[in-house]
Amino acid sequence: MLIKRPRKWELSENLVTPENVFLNRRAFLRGTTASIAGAATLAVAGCGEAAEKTEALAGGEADLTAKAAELFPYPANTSIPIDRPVTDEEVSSTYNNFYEFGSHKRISRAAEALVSRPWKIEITGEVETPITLDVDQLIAQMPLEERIYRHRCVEAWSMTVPWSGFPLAALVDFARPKSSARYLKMQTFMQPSVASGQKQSWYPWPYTEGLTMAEARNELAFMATGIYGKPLGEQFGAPIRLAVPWKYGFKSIKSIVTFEFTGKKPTSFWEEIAPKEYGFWANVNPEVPHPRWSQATEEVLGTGRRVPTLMFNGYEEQVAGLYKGLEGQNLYR
Ligand SMILES: Nc1nc2c(c(=O)[nH]1)N[C@H]1C(S)=C(S)[C@@H](COP(=O)(O)O)O[C@H]1N2
Ligand SMILES: [Mo]
Repeated sequence: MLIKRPRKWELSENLVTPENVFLNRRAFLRGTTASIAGAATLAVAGCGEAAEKTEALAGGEADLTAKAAELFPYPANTSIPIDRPVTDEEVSSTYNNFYEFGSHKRISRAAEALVSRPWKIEITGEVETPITLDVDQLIAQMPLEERIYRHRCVEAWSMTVPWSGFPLAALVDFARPKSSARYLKMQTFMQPSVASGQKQSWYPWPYTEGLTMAEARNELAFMATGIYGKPLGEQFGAPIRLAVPWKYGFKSIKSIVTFEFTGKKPTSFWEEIAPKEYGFWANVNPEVPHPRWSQATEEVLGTGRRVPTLMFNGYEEQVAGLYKGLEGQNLYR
């Protein structure tokens, strides 16, 4: 079959496998990825036997992943101020919350069992045209950049890390939600044989999170595909996770497989488990304690120091406007 070797700057039009052709008929129809689908059709036309097609498909996926890795490092967006040193990778990559792999922080080894590529993403619900596509095909079409963000866990520890990724607003535009879409609901994979935490049936798996459409379109809402200038390790939520730095860390859902646009407010994983402790909004506020502990200060990972927690985790300027008129609601839990 015909193999076209793209140059690096041509990637976004060529991150393609024959399999994507089948999965992206609908994308092809709606025109947004017409050039991609068109290129792949040419490639498939050269393949005769079924066996050959299978071989091409396997090779194609590996190729897609390799090309996505070549996009690193993403250009830095320095327009969002940060006043803290970046947390050592050694520290942040060995202290993680990922309940699918255990309810403690040392899950990084166990999480390596997750096969995070190839990885299918479904965009569904109240959208013009639902679509399933490979994560690397999505990434290739997004405006990639690196941003340094604070991350504040509801358990009162924090870190500061450079995420690579793209604005969630770009994914929303790509999805073309209908006016009936009021919320974006996101879900993590469900693979109990790999993620032993999911065998614990008292948890409401799969992990679910949600944002309002206004939050999803806010400039700070970010889809991370990498960290420290490299593709995400599994412990960080490979291949794609949310980063909403003005909210407690549990909102930043990892290893997403489904983006569903909906008219109905989603119930998140932790809200389902303990609604008095964890709500839908979960905006960081040092003055509103968790029912069992204070949120006034946080331990900065790797420094042995506690510092005061900031309103909206220091991002008040960018996000306070989202909550005008909602003051009656419990915005900080
Ligand atoms: N699927 C999934 N996403 C998740 C979690 C989880 O257990 N499962 N934990 C959340 C919590 S509580 C935090 S603080 C962050 C931790 O992200 P980090 O390990 O990259 O620091 O991920 C969030 N996303
Ligand atoms: Mo957290």
